[in-house]
Amino acid sequence: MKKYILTLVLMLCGLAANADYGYLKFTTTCGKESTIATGGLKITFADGMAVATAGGDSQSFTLAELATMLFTNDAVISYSIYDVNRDTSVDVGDVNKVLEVILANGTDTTADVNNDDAIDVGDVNAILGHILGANE
Ligand SMILES: [Ca+2]
Ligand SMILES: [Ca+2]
Repeated sequence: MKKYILTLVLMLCGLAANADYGYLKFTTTCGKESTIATGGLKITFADGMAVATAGGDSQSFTLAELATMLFTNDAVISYSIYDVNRDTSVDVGDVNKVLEVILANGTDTTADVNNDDAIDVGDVNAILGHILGANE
């Protein structure tokens, strides 16, 4: 067989039943964390990739970037880059948060929405563009 494929199906809800962990947490070599629910979790390793699916959620990592996988009860909440005030919605509150940072000469990097190392009207425009559907 030319292609070596290792498929590892873990019924992690069964493996984790005694501990009753709700999530499997992945940490990448650059420190990014994410979690996936353990209910119905299936992990496949193939072609240098690890793909975890559970319900409608799917996450994939190259094996080279994957540093750790561990069970936890705490989900990592990932926010949209436009959700500057971290309230899980993108709206005028996020524009106001950027304006607050600008007026305070703040350095809160979450306000640098367009990731240009400056907190300015470009970040306000990025949020407004997202709200109006121009960016996604
Ligand atoms: Ca928000
Ligand atoms: Ca910026």
